[in-house]
Amino acid sequence: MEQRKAQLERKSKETEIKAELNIDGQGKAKIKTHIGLLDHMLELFAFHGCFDLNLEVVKADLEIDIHHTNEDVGIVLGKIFKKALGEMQGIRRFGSAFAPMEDTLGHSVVDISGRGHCKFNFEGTRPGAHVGEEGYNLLNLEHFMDSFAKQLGANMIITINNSSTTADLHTITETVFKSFGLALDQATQVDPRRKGAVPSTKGIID
Ligand SMILES: [Mn+2]
Repeated sequence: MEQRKAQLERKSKETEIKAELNIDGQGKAKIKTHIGLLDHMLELFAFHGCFDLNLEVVKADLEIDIHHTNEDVGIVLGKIFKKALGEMQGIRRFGSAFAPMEDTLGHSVVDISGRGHCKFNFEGTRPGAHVGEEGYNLLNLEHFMDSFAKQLGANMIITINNSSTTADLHTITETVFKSFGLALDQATQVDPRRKGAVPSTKGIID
């Protein structure tokens, strides 16, 4: 099968981002968002999803805070996955995966249905309670995933079950990106039984 690839450049008054994606890759990533934690998380996401991903934030506006840059990276990723998937021919469409780290369990469910919606469940975790480097917190994570879901046209439900009192933001966030990479890998895989048909009773996913 031909590899599903896309390139994208997005310029706004706030940021400028370039990205390249191969969905049928090997998990090789080169990421430069200027947000250290997000670089690390996107490398994990690409590795566990077996996506080849190059993403560079050419212009960030971090002098304000990480809000726009974090959001815009999510937008670009949602767009580039949608672009690479094209008409969504033959994809599995649904994916679901858990990823544990110490006492924390991340769970991501993805349906590439055309309906962009993201719901976060924080179980045992107050979203504002954990703050990492550069002020990154779980509300930024939620905002990032929401931007991704809306642009991809995916229904995503992400649950963080954190029964630990000592888990830091890095650990919690990592369970989300790993489980999301695994779930999105499943959802974007081609099911040969579909023989290239769009996996919707409507006949299209848009
Ligand atoms: Mn780590």
